[in-house]
Amino acid sequence: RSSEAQDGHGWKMATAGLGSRGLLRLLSFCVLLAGLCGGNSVERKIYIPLNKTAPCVRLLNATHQIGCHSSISGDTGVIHVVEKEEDLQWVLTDGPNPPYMVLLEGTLFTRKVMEKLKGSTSRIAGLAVSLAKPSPAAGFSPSVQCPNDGFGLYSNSYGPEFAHCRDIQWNYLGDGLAYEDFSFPIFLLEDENETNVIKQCYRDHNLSQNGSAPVFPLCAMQLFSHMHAVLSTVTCMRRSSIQSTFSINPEIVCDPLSDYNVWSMLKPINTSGTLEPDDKVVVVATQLDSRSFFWNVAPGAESAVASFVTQLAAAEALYKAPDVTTLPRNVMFVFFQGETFDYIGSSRMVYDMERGKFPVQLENIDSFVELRQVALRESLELWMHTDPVSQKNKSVQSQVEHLLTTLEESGAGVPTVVLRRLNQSQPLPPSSLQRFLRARNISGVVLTDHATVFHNRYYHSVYDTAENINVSYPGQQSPEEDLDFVTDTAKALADVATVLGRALYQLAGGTNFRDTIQADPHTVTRLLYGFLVRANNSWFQSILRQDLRSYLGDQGPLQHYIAVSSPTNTTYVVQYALANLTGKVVDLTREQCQDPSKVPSENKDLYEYMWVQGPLNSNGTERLPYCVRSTARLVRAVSPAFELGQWGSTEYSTWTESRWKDIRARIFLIASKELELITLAVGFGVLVCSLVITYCINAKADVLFIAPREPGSVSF
Ligand SMILES: *[C@@H]1O[C@H](CO)[C@@H](O)[C@H](O)[C@H]1NC(C)=O
Ligand SMILES: *[C@@H]1O[C@H](CO)[C@@H](O)[C@H](O)[C@H]1NC(C)=O
Ligand SMILES: *[C@@H]1O[C@H](CO)[C@@H](O)[C@H](O)[C@H]1NC(C)=O
Ligand SMILES: *[C@@H]1O[C@H](CO)[C@@H](O)[C@H](O)[C@H]1NC(C)=O
Ligand SMILES: *[C@@H]1O[C@H](CO)[C@@H](O)[C@H](O)[C@H]1NC(C)=O
Ligand SMILES: *[C@@H]1O[C@H](CO)[C@@H](O)[C@H](O)[C@H]1NC(C)=O
Ligand SMILES: *[C@@H]1O[C@H](CO)[C@@H](O)[C@H](O)[C@H]1NC(C)=O
Ligand SMILES: *[C@@H]1O[C@H](CO)[C@@H](O)[C@H](O)[C@H]1NC(C)=O
Ligand SMILES: *[C@@H]1O[C@H](CO)[C@@H](O)[C@H](O)[C@H]1NC(C)=O
Ligand SMILES: *[C@@H]1O[C@H](CO)[C@@H](O)[C@H](O)[C@H]1NC(C)=O
Ligand SMILES: *[C@@H]1O[C@H](CO)[C@@H](O)[C@H](O)[C@H]1NC(C)=O
Ligand SMILES: CC(=O)N[C@H]1CO[C@H](CO)[C@@H](O)[C@@H]1O
Repeated sequence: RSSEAQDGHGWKMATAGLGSRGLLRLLSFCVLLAGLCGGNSVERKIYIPLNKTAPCVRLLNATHQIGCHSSISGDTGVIHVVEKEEDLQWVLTDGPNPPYMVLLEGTLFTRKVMEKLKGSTSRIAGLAVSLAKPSPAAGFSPSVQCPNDGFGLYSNSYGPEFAHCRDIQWNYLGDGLAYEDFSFPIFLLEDENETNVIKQCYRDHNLSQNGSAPVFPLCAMQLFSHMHAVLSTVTCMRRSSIQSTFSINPEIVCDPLSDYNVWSMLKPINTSGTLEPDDKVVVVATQLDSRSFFWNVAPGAESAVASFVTQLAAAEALYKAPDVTTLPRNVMFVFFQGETFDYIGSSRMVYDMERGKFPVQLENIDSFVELRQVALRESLELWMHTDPVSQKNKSVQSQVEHLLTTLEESGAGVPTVVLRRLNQSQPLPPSSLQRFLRARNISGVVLTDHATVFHNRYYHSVYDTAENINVSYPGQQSPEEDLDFVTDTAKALADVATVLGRALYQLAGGTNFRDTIQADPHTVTRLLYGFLVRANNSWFQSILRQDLRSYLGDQGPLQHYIAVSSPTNTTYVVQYALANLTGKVVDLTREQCQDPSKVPSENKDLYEYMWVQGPLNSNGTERLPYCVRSTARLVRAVSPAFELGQWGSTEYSTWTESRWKDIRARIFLIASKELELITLAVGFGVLVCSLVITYCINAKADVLFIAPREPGSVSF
C-alpha cells in the first residue's frame, strides 16, 4: 500500500520541473514536428531517374581539354526552366537559391547564351538541354568554322594563302561550342516525355510568381558526369604509362579515339603481300563518322551517312559490270573512320602505306575520288574540288584535268547530275584527300554539293538527321514498307552513285559497258532507312553475323561517333552491307566458311568469308544462314601518334576520351536550408527531451518499478 503512494509521489517528483501539462504539450509537439520533418525527408528521397539522356563528356588533345564534367558526387541545383533569353536573368542574378540547374530550350543552346552561363559558374550547377522541334531555323553547328584546321594540307609553309580557311570558312555557321571546356555538366534530354516530367515538377514547385522567390520544397536535379582525365592527352597518357610500368593493375584515365576503316578491292588482291609498283589503283573514299556536342549522339545524315551510302551504292553498281576482272586498273573502296577528329582514319592509312604495312602503297594510287557531303544539291550541281598547290606541277595538273574530264563524261549520261568545276585557285574543303596530298602529289578530286561554304546548316549537330536531307515517309506504313519505299533523296543519291560508278569504271580503264552501270535507288533507300531511321530491320538482320545482332540496337538509327570500344556499330554494319552488295554467296558449310583454308578453291589471302544469319524462312520461324565471300575488310584506324608514343604530336590526331565511372541524371525535391536547420534543431530538442526523461525515470527507477517482493514476504 505504501509503495503505491510512493509510486505516485515519485512520478510527481520527476515531472515537477516541467509540470505535467507542459510535458504533454512538449511531447505532442515533438511527435508532430518529427512527423512533419520525417514526412518531408521521405519525400526528399523520392528520386526520379532520367532514363533517356546523353551527356557531354571530356575529350582531350595534345594541348587542351574540351567538353564537360561534374564533381565526383554529382552536381545538384534547383531547376529553373529557361524558355526565352529573359528567363536567364533569374538564374544569373535574381534567383535566391543558387546554384541553379538550367533546363534550356534547344533553340537557346547557342554560343551567346552559353558564354553568359560560363561567366557565372558559381550560380550554375549544370545544364539540361532539350531538343528543339523543329530544328532551329537559323541553323546550328557546334563544330568550328574551319574543321580539322592544322591537320589538313594547308599550313603556313604550304599554301599559306589557304591556311586556317583564310579563303573560305567552310562551316560558316560553326560556333565552336563543341570545342569549349565547361566546368559544369551538360546533358541532352532526348525524350520529350521526360522533359515534360521535369517541367511539370518545376511548375508544381518552383515557378516563381510575380518575381518573388518560390517556396520550398523545390524541384532539383542532380547530374553525374565526373571525368577522370584532366588537362591534355599528354598528361593523361603519361600518367597511364607511368602507372603501367609500376603497377600490374594500372589505372587508365583516357583512351585514344580509335576504330577500323572499312575497305574492299574490286579485283581481289593478296592481302598478305603488297602490290607491285606498276599495279595501279583508283581510290574512292568517304568518311564513316560524325559527332555532335553530346557523347554518342551523332546522326550525321548529311555529314557522313548520305555519302557513304552513295559510295556503297556505287560499289554495288560497279561490281556488277561484266568485265571488271579484266580492267587494267583496280579500284579500292575505302570508308575512313575518325575523320572528324583530325583525320584519324586517313592519316593512319597513309602512315601504313608509307611503311609498307598495307597491301596498297602510295605509288600505286593512280587517282583519288572522294565523296564529301552530297545530299543537299541545289539545282542538280555536283561540285568538283581540286587542290591548287599540287597543280602547280604541270604533270599533276594534266592528270587532274584528265580526272575531271572523265567525271564530266560520265555525268553526261545522267541528266539529273551536273558536274561543275570551280575556280582553279580555290582550295580543297576539309577532306581525307588532304592527308594523301601531304604525303604525295596524287591527282584527286573531292565531290560535294557545295561550291564554297557548306550547304549543311546542322554540321556535326544533333539536328543532322534524316529530316535534314529530306528523308521522310508517308504515314501509316509498316517498317517493312518504309524500308522499301524509294524516297526522292534516295533517287537523287542513286544518280550521284551512278555517275561515280561510271567514272570509276572509266578511270579503271573500262570502255565497253560504261553506260550500263546503274546504281539501284532501291539499295540506296534501304541503306538510308537502315542508317537514319531504323537499323534493326529485316535486311540488316539478314546480312549480319549472328553474334553481331545486338549492334543494330532496338529501334532508331545508328550513331556514328567513333568512340573507344571498337569496331563500332557503324563500322560492322557498313562492312557487312559492303559484303552483301559486292560479295558472292558461296556454297560452304558453316565450318568451311569459318575456316576456308581446307577448301582448295577458296583463299583467305584474297577474300574475307562471313557466315551471316540470312533471312527468315517463309513461315518466319528460323533463319537460313549462308556464307558470303567478299573483299570487304577492316583495317585498324588508330592515330599514328599513339603508335609512335608522340602524345603531343601536331602531325597526327591526338584525341582521347576521358574515362568515367558513373553517368546519370535524376530529379527530386529538396528542402530549404532553413527547413533543414529546423529539422536538425527539433531533432536535437527531441534528443535532449528524451535524455531528461530517461534520466528522471532512471533516477527514480526504484520507486517507479518496484522490484517483485520476495516470494516469502508475501503475506496477508
Ligand atoms: C525512368 O525509369 C524508371 C524505372 O523504369 C521510372 O521509375 C522513372 O519514372 C523513369 N523516369 C522518367 C523521367 O520517366
Ligand atoms: C586542341 O584543341 C583545342 C580546342 O579545339 C585547339 O584550340 C588546339 O589548337 C588543339 N591543339 C592541337 C595541338 O591541335
Ligand atoms: C510520350 O507519351 C505519350 C503519351 O503518354 C506517348 O503516346 C508517346 O509515345 C510518348 N513518347 C515517347 C517518345 O515516349
Ligand atoms: C501577383 O500579382 C498580382 C497583381 O500584381 C496579384 O493579384 C497576385 O495576388 C500576386 N500573386 C502572388 C502569389 O503574390
Ligand atoms: C600471298 O602472299 C603470301 C606472301 O607473299 C604468299 O605466301 C601467298 O602464297 C600468297 N597467296 C596467294 C593466293 O597468292
Ligand atoms: C611533278 O610531279 C611528278 C610526279 O607526279 C614528278 O615526277 C616531277 O618531278 C614533278 N615536277 C616538278 C617540277 O616538281
Ligand atoms: C578565281 O579567283 C581569283 C581570286 O579569288 C580571281 O582573281 C579570278 O578572277 C577567279 N577566276 C575565275 C575564272 O573566276
Ligand atoms: C607537291 O607539289 C608541290 C608543288 O609542285 C610541292 O611544293 C610539294 O612539295 C609536293 N608535295 C610532295 C609531298 O611531294
Ligand atoms: C550498338 O551496339 C551495342 C553493342 O552491341 C548496343 O548495345 C547498342 O544498342 C548499339 N547502338 C545503337 C545506337 O544501336
Ligand atoms: C544480300 O542481301 C539480299 C537480301 O537479304 C540477299 O537476297 C542476297 O543474297 C545477299 N547477297 C549476298 C552476296 O550476300
Ligand atoms: C516452317 O518451315 C520449315 C521449313 O521451311 C518447316 O520445317 C517447319 O516445320 C515449319 N514450321 C511451322 C511451325 O510450320
Ligand atoms: C511561387 C511559388 O511558390 N510557386 C510554387 C512553388 O512550389 C510550391 C509548392 O508546391 C507551390 O505551392 C507554389 O505555387
